[in-house]
Amino acid sequence: MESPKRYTVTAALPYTNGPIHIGHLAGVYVPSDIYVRFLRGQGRDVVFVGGSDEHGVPITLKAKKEGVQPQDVVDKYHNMIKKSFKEFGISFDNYSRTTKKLHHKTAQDFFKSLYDNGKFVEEVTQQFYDEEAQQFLADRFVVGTCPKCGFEESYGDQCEKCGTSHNATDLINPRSAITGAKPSLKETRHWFLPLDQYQGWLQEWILEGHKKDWKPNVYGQVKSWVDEGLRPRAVTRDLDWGVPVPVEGADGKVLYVWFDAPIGYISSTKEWAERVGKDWELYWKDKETKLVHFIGKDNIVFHCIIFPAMLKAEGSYILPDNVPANEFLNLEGNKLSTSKNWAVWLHEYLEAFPDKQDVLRYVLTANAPETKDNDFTWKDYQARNNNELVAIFGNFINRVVVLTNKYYEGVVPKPEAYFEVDQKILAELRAYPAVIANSIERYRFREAQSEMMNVARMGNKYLADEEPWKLIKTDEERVKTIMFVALQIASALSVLCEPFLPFTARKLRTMLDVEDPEAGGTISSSGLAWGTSEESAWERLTADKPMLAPGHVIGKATLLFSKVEDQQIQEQLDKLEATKAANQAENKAVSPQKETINFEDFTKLDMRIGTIVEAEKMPKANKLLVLKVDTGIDVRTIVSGIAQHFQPKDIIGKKVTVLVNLAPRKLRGVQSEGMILMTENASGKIVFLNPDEDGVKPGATVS
Ligand code: B3M
Ligand code: ZN
Repeated sequence: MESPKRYTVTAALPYTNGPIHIGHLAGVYVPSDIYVRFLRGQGRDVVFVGGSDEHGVPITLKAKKEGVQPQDVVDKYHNMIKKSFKEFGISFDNYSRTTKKLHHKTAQDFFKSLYDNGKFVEEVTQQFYDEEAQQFLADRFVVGTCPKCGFEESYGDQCEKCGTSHNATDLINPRSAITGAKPSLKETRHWFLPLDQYQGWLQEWILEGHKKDWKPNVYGQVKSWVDEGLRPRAVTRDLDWGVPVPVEGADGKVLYVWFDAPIGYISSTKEWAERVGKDWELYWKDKETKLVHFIGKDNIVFHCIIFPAMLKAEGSYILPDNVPANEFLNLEGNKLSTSKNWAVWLHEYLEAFPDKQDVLRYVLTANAPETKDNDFTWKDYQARNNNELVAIFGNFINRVVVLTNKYYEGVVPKPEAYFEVDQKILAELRAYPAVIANSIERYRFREAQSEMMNVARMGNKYLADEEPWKLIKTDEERVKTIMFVALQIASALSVLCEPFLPFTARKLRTMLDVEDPEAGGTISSSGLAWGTSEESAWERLTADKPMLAPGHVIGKATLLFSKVEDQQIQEQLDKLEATKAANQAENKAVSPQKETINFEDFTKLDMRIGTIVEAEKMPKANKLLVLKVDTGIDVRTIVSGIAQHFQPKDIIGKKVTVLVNLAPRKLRGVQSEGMILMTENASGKIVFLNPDEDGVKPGATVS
């Protein structure tokens, strides 16, 4: 869309079953906030909506576990999450929650409209039922083996390992998450969105229409789903927590959480519009509105296939122009995990670094998992703060403001003759906004931020080269020009850094006395302000007049950034170490010692060292390998159930311990003459007996 009239920007609604951590911030909320702050700086009409996703089975599971009501769980985390967003400057125009009446009504009306227009298929299906718990099992209540990748702990609706979404009845060996029992199948009536009917349309809209502008990771995922063929998807559930299905004969049924959650964007927009006196429909139904969804990669199918199909079925809505999903962020080399407490929680971060919101934002953007999974490390955090924010950005601003106060009592000097270097710098400065804007518009925020830092670098270098602190003794006129130019760079930075470092921008504008009144600040003493309805902050950057005119009086210097000391980093690393230790202690569920045997019993075992000389897969068996092992006595065949842990080619030549006098037995028609001794490492991988192998813990059994 070339130049849209307005923007509707959404950020994924976090589930309220836990607080939020840096992964959420890096993947969704910082990028979306950068985007909308940039748009606002450009004077565009934009609404940025979010809210808490308070339905869904995980929340009911959590409530069950804690012996409280789901409402208690969502109240607690909604407030926590909302506070974290505020503290990190995530500038939602509206942050709502899906337990609100307005949302229930909006979601029900949406369902009703599709229902009345015959957009659903109604079907009586067999659904898993837990006899013991006496309830139907929603997909999340069923676990089993993923039919696609074999992961044994896949949820009914989606496999966390390979990301495939499926139906609970597709799982191999399903079991109930409530009682662990094997569920039975029982009849129940549900409404399905016939995604198969949208296959051709999706093909055209995304696969042909957005091949170029959607990120390759997003496009690729969508393509593989569409290519695999879409199937009807149930949009109702037998559950007592959620939005009640608004049709007759649907008692005890609620809307599927992924049906109601994205409608939460619409309800949040309605809530906002009502509050500020706008027409919400323009933001969702007008063709000249650009709709952008910021999400994490595990939400792609819902935002690129299911929600668009819902909007299309309804008929009066626009579709997303882009869905810039990020990959995942890791922490110190390991996957972020709420259940393992492997995370930097936002509320805890602020306790340790109370005035460093921008530092975290900066580091997360510099390392943003835009195209691949990325890693957050505390050392990198410290380095980026000390070597970039403090040493480059902070240092430049401090010099400019201190020197202007020192030489001119804070009054912006009138430039004398420009040298070539000054003209070059001013021209470069005027070119930067377009470069940064271009990156932001293509959702490349790390690139954009690094260009913004280049402006500070340019300023730093300019001062270092021109050395006004030396020249002041010999050439006062020249220094006026240098300081004037440096002040223009500083003021440009206050606008350019705002999307990335909003707290810093605010401080800087106060220092320069150009606070933006629309952002709730005061207008400067000389009446200067950017970001007014007449002139947007970004327009002013490229206008043919200085950002700071001679005669304007700036304020006093305050520190924008401060160093992070080694000890502060060590504290964070220690905390993670403690988490690791706690997790390991929990993992050490060692199996109890077996009955005592006497020495004679032991001498019955004949164990030898052998070498694997051949290895191949047993046909039609996915767990078995057929091995030829040189035992020193002979070369014999041993069938071993390790095919999921080893590739045949990787184990040829390996030395192993073999129990050679185990009675032979036939496995799939092949005679096995002995057993190779194995153990297990911390992550559950079977390994050959070698106690020094990484992750083999005391207590691991040999078998
Ligand atoms: N609550 C999933 C998540 O937090 C979900 C997003 C909803 S967006 C409409 O991963
Ligand atoms: Zn899988």
